[in-house]
Amino acid sequence: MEYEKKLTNLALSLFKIDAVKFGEFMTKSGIKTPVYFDLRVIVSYPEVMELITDLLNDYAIVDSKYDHVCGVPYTALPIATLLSVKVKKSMLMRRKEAKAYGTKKVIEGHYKVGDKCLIIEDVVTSGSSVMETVNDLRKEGLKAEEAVIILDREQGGRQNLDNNNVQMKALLSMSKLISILVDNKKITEQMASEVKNYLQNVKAPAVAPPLDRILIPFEKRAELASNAIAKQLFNIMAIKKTNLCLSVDLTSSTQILDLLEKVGEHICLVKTHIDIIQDFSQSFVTSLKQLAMRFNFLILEDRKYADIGHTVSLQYTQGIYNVKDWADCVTSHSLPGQGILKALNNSSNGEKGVFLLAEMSCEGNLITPEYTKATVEMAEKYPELITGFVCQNKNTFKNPGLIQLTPGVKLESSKDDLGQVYNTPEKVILENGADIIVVGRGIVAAKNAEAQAVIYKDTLWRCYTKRISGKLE
Ligand code: S5P
Repeated sequence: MEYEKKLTNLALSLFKIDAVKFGEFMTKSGIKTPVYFDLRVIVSYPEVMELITDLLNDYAIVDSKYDHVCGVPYTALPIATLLSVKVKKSMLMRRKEAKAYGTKKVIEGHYKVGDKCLIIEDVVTSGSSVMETVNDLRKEGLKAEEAVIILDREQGGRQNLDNNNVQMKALLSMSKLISILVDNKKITEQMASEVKNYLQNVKAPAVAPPLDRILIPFEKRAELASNAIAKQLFNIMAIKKTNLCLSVDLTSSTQILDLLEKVGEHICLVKTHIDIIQDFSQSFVTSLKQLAMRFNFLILEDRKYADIGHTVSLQYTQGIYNVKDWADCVTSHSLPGQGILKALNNSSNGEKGVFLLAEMSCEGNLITPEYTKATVEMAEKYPELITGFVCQNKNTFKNPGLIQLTPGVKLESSKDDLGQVYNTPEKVILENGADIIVVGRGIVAAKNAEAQAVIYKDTLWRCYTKRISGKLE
């Protein structure tokens, strides 16, 4: 009852200090509204501030698990401050504009990636202001999945936030506020029903969830791809329900063909190192292409080009391997600069693809974050050529039309004795954003490669479906 009393007290106080007004008003978007909120005035009333802080502390946030609180600027900032001091949890502060000088930080305060942050807001209509703060926090690697607010206008904000994986708790809903004010004879029944009608008829626009590539299903991403091979790969994955790429690092062509005969139906892509094959022949290439056609998978030659454009175009189109003839896509380093992509692009006629190496899986590799960033920027200039990136992290690139190809995967995390580092399917797909997963020795060296391929395929696909469901915990 104590709680009900305090809520009534809050509703009446907000009415008394004109934070809630009834009559005829115009909203920002030009719609007439019979009710208007302006909670900015509460800073002039310390007893109202105290009451709100008490209610938030005693009832709204008791079950919440969080490391920081963060107010949505500006009205909620002083409330977040009071709450932070009261519950002795650190506060983070989001700037509306990044500073033009100095640190250029958007989020002020000390935090670690993965910390949980509780959002505080005064009034929610569509939820878009809460989402601006949530998105900035998420960009920093913080978890922001709970928002505690004073007043819910009940115009769709709760649903919009829910769609963006933010749970909202409100001290007062509009209906609750109205019923308290009617019961206490502050507004008439007629005004109350006008407000109810208005709420029923005027809903806030939906706040579209940001186009986060890791939440978008492959069949949708196919539509967003500019490269023909990426489009095909997304579709193959969606149809065959597999995001397994087998790395056939074997030196005998018969062994490779035998293995593909067994696992072809379970993979979307085969990755070759053509120059390790002892008995390379044109008939091997012919058989490989036939298998790819029969089982509907594509071929990636992991050549990791790294020379000047002129040399790379010769390596790609000439010599005994004549890679361009049979490989749907190739891997390439970005180290030599744009020339390498220009060369590959000139030879591709818009029909082939390139996975650019933005990061590597092996220990002590010399790739820096700056190199990775420059690689992604370089790729942006060749949208028709780039299939995706060979990389290890979900924040390496954003474009949902590109594919994250991640090697260094085994069912259990481990290392080999030459620096290769293995992560689990769960880690690379759910945490690190991998789309296609490269498995070599995890399958090739298994006693029963086919059975092992099925285990990988099922595990990887389960992680992917869990990821796109958005429920990661
Ligand atoms: O960073 C990388 C990039 C690549 S393409 N790390 C890698 O391991 N690769 C390749 O993936 C590597 O050349 C090998 O063919 C495969 C991994 O094989 P595994 O046996 O270690 O699974």
